[in-house]
Amino acid sequence: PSLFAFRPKRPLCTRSDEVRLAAEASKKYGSPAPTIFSKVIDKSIPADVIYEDEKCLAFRDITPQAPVHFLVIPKVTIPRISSAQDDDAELLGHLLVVVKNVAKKECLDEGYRVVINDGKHGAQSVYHLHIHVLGGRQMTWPPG
Ligand code: TR5
Repeated sequence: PSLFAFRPKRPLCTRSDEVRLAAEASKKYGSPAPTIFSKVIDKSIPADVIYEDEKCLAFRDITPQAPVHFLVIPKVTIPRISSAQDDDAELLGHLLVVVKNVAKKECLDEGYRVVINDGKHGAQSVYHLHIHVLGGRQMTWPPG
């Protein structure tokens, strides 16, 4: 099936939509239901995967916020960065090494933004840890 079959019902996503979605998602946090990213990992829904190894996956964000926007996720389920354990340190380090290597492969030689949204205030909408990598344009600061 077309990738668009799985596109969330929000093709024109505004900043306030993101905050609302994150607030809704945070209410569901704690539910044992697998997230959409578990389905990306087990390939039961399609994604544009640009890197994979035994520990993680990188794929393009379905609603890109920059010319290059991909996500790096662990294959094991860690819902959010704040719920990671201290002994996840090696895995978390590996994810950042993958961020750097895939960014290089994507020719982001002029730099890029690396973001982890955590919980309601962080505007996290999918409760499977993911690292956003955004590049291909000038970023601004502060973020919204
Ligand atoms: O708001 P947070 O930090 O939780 O980021 C979640 C990200 O997942 C957003 O940037 C979404 O655009 C992205 N997303 C959501 C879905 C999805 C995706 N990226 C790739 N493929 C996706 N599929 C197939 N389905 C989604 N619901």
